[in-house]
Amino acid sequence: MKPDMLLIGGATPRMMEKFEAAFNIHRLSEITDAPKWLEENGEKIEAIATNGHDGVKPEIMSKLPNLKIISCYGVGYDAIDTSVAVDRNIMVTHTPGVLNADVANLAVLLMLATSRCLVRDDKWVRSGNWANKGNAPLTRSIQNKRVGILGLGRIGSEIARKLEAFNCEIVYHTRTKKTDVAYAYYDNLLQMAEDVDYLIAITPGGSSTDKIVNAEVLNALGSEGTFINVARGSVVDEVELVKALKDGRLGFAGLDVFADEPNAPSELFEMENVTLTPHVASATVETRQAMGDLTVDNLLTFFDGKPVLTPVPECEHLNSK
Ligand code: A2R
Repeated sequence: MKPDMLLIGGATPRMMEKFEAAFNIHRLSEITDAPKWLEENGEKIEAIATNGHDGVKPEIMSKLPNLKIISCYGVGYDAIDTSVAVDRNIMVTHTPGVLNADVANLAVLLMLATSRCLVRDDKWVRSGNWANKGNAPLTRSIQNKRVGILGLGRIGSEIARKLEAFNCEIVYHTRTKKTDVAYAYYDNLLQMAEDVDYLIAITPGGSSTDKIVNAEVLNALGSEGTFINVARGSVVDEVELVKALKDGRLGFAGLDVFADEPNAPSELFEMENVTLTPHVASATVETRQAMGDLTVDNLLTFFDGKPVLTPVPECEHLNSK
């Protein structure tokens, strides 16, 4: 008998093929009256496959008394309440590591695009400005600049390594000082923001980082400073971010994540000092395939009675049970 799985959000054809071989799939998006369906069918669901954006809403989790595992397609799992999962012995897995390179690449791309005005200069050529108005205004180099990384974990460390190639000076802020890196450590985010040219956020979302980049931090970064966000929209006070960019208190921003995705504040759309991407840091064919495989393999190993490959830290203790 195949276990019943609830699929929240999308899945690639490659994932679906593997899911269909191993599970009875119920796609939440195809269920018209979800509360009624959950009331009638919730008991049979043993697994959830979801993603970092959709997560699992509490009203769904509470209707699945026999839920054993949630497999998240993404490294960030702030949309899943792991404290409830742990209380109920539900395993939660995610996809760390396999997306480090591409997320780091997008962080560097946003730094470069914002500093070198890539979007403006692309338009400069297409619009005929080059021929009509002459050379585009000068831009700014990222070479030899000081970069503060907020969150020096798997991805943050990869960003730091890549930026060494641009001769950037790397400093970082985390809650705990790393013992294995030579980069200067700041125990105070505000102080770091005062000292750097670029601030890159790459922490998890959730309550401990909620609006950690606040108006004070943005002001400290200053009118020549650049804020890059490849973490979660929730890590920055977005209202203050828009105000600071508008007032010129903050110089520039490169943003891949937003507080209310898929909506981004419309005031940003008119600003030339920002570069915007629609939460695509891990969205390459290669990385999404690796993430999909890991999402599936965590479920398959679990139902094979083996330890899962990549539990979230909060659920590591459940892996030996
Ligand atoms: O604070 P620490 O020592 O646990 O360091 C972690 C840091 N971090 C924080 N830093 C400052 N204030 C906080 N409240 C805070 N909470 C966590 O973020 C660590 O250096 C880093 C997270 O690293 P990893 O767990 O290795 O995550 P990874 O794979 O780099 O992904 C980071 C996030 C995902 O959760 C998604 O939201 C996004 O990147 O794609």
